[in-house]
Amino acid sequence: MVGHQVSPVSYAGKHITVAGLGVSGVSAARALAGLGARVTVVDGGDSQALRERAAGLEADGIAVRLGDADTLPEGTDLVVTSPGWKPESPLFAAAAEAGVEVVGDVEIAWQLRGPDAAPWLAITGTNGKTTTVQMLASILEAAGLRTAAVGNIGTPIIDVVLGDQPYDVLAVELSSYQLHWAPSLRAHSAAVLNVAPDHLDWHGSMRAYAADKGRIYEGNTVACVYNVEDPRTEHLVREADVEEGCRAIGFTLGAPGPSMLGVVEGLLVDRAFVENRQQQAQELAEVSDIAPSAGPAAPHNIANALAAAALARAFGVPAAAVRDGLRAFRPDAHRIAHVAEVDGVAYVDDSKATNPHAAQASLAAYESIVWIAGGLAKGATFDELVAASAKRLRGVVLIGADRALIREALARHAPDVPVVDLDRTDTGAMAAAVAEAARLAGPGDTVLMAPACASMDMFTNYTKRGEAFAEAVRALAAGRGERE
Ligand code: UMA
Repeated sequence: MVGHQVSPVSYAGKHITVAGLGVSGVSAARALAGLGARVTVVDGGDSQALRERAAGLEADGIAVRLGDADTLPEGTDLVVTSPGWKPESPLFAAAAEAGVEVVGDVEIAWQLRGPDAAPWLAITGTNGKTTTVQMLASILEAAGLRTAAVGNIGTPIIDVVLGDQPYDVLAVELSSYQLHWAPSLRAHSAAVLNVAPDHLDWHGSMRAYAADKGRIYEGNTVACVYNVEDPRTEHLVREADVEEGCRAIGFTLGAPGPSMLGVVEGLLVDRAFVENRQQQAQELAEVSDIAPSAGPAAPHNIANALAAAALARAFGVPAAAVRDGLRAFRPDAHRIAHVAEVDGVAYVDDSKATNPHAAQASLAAYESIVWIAGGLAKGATFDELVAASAKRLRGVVLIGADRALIREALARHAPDVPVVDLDRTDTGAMAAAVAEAARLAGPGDTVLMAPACASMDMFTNYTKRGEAFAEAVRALAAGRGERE
């Protein structure tokens, strides 16, 4: 099992247009130019940062066109797109017109693998992908395997496939966008963690979104891992065309049936990868082994741990490595992170809650909440989230471009909850939001920044949004300290 291979697909001499000068575009452009292709990168933006990045590529003989993302460069043989580009982008219409194929960087990475390359254990889902991929990598490492967590998590997968480092197996996070543009990808085993409305503006409909997520199961050889509590995921397994002998493996927060992993009396147990699954179960770990440094595991993280364990077990990892890997796992910042307590009020940063489904999981974890929400809705609706959380809301502070959608849902399902609507989308609005939330909160309450929306209307990304929140909370704490 060696990762570094000579490419079986030749791009030499081809004129390839790379759509997007972001993380994946730069990676794809450099890799393809390195393989002898003539590369042009196009990007609709024209900022200073993009110009600097363009200069770096141009120095290496890669052409870059900024400020025009719509027209197809003359003589293009293939378009390699970054994941964020919508399928109806004019560039792709021009490609279709010219009979030119469009694929994503993940597809290129897949095609560049040699016959003995490291297999992929792939994970998608509306929420929990990054955490689960990190848990999986931690488990694989505990088993002594050479691995890396790659893909949507931030490391472009082409870089890993072409890099010098040999791997035994890769833990691959794939977004629905990446899956959409990766038609020939065939994972060893894959998991869909959950499917809830998100990115509907990109995919056009819930059906199209789910179908793109379901692509991850196509051609799996060993296991299709699904969430027993989310029937949509099991349905996607049934729809998939897999290799002969590939098994459907469920994970559940309840007691597992045969061919499932689940929870029995505080233990994570495996009734799938054992000798006699009708009668036997293998203990993998205690629930308290899941990231013990982060405190008691929330239910969604127990589910994530079970999904990671299922994929690792499908790859033949022993039970003890599951336990050791989960113990060693450290969650990222901005995921239900406790920032500070000020005047008896806890301030929690869940900036990573970029859609209603994620925000609902985090609102369910607290009793009395002042909720900071809003940003870019990406086509989502908020009725279900607000209705489910209404009785725990003590107040709400709304920020961001699409806050009216949440305000309207609050008016329908939580009319008595006080709402402060901050008519601002500038970066400094977070300090004002925290000040308003502090005014609404009382001792014992939690101010929870779980916006249920993407951040890009106000911030570069969710990390920056979380940092702005933490900074505002620290300033609030310092201000209180001075007055005392
Ligand atoms: N652009 C255009 N026209 C368009 C769309 C974008 O010109 O219509 C340009 C932008 O000006 C920008 C570039 O394309 O310069 C950005 O491309 P991109 O948005 O596809 O982003 P990348 O920087 O290539 O990062 C992508 C993933 N981003 C998205 O899918 C939006 C990263 O996931 C991923 O880590 C990276 O590839 C490496 O694989 C981020 C993400 O937000 C974390 N993912 C979404 C999520 O998790 O919900 C799907």
